[in-house]
Amino acid sequence: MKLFQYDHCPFCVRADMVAKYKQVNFESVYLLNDDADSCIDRVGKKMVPILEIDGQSIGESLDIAHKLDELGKTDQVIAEGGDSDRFTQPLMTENRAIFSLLFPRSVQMGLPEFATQSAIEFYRVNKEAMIECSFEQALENTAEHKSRVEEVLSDLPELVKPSDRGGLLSWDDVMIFPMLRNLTMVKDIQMPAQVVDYINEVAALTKVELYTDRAI
Ligand SMILES: N[C@@H](CCC(=O)N[C@@H](CS)C(=O)NCC(=O)O)C(=O)O
Repeated sequence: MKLFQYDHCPFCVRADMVAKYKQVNFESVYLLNDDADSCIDRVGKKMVPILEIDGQSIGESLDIAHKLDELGKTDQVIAEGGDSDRFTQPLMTENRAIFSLLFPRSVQMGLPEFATQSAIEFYRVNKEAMIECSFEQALENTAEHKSRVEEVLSDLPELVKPSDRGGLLSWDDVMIFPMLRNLTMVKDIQMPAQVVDYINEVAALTKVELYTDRAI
């Protein structure tokens, strides 16, 4: 079973964290960001994550995550969710600031999807158009973007950590954690203690690496 993904992709992290938590035996395949064919051949469009299993390919992160939940260890229970919007919606209101922080940093993290110059350039062209700003300018505007995101983080409601529910992962974590994990790319971003504790607990439980050590 193969999971095609990008390290920086929050949708891929949804699938990756479930696979690891459920101790599914799978192979991670990190595609280059400009490798469209590997995706199109499997799901008809350039999009990850993709789970390849028994000759079939499944797209859509949540479909993959549910499939992995079925396939994994039954005693590794994922608790019910349904409450993630209270956390993800406020973050999404600052998508422009978040993307402006993350996009130019993603290509500098030494990630496998950006192992070639052409993969970096492909991403840069797409993402600069999306934020309507060059990566250089976006990095120069770090302080402004950071303070907008810090404000949202400081106003987040109380997060329920795995340790608050007997060490179980929840479907809310699958939605919330990938967004917060990416913010660890941003050096010295101020996060309330509850957010830091949440990120660290979910990362440890799902064995997903953070970017803290190489933050820029
Ligand atoms: N609805 C999809 C969204 C997946 C998605 O947007 N993936 C992004 C990477 S973060 C992608 O592959 N975009 C096309 C590209 O990078 O060229 C899912 O949940 O799996």
